[in-house]
Amino acid sequence: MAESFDRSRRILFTGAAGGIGTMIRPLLAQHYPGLVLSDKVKPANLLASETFVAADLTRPEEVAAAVKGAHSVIHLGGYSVEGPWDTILQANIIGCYNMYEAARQAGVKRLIFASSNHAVGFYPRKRRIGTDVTVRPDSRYGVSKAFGEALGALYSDKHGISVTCLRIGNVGPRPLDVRRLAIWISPQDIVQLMQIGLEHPDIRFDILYGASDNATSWWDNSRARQLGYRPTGKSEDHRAHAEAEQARIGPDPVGDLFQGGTFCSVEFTNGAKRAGP
Ligand code: 15L
Repeated sequence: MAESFDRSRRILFTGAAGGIGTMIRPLLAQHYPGLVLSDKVKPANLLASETFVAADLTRPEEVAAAVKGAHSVIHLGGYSVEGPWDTILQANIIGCYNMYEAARQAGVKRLIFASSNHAVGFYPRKRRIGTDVTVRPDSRYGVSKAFGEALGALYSDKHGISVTCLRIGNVGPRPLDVRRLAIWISPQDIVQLMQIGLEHPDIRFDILYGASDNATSWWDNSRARQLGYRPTGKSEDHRAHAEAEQARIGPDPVGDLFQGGTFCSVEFTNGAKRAGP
């Protein structure tokens, strides 16, 4: 890890009021005193020690004001599940473009983009994939995450910003069901990946899977390991809980075949025969 990284530099953290933001912001603050939180609205439980700047991602001037003076950006902001096209378009396509463009204009050095497993959700569960596969989004949301990854490559190659895309599985204290046993990541482990994205000297453009050390993983995360990632979470420690929750949920004939689960089965019109991997 780069010893010269000055952790007191301004790091803008968008989506701070969202689910992941709320879980990890105290962990990030321990490492980065220059952390500045951002979202459309101020989190209700903002501490006196936390700095906040409001920004609507669809308004370039607000994004530019928030990014001004930042050394790095952790971009979690946007819409975090499947939604109507206009919602995805505004928050995740236009909003994401506004962020990369503001970062370029402000001279930001590093950007961590919260991508998602749903960029590749239509890969079958029986396949193990790396980060070099063609995207196979399972939703408009997944398409927007693939778009954010593509923007990352562009802004890295053309403008020299160091970009780390984290294809996040599911962040939480424990896996919620059997699918999440394969894709779960603990809050501590996702912070570790963000630290790598902020500090590792070798990153120009990388896609890493946001997953803990899960025995049933569908992903080859060797690049993350090469960069020093040593996850401490193990989904198998929570198997009993995940299986009990799964029994409550019941089967999903299409979703259970694919990595993206219900994101694949929702609005699915491809016929039972074509549903097979
Ligand atoms: C995501 O990308 C979502 O943001 C999150 O809410 C979960 O649905 C997660 O994927 C998942 O696949 O479990």
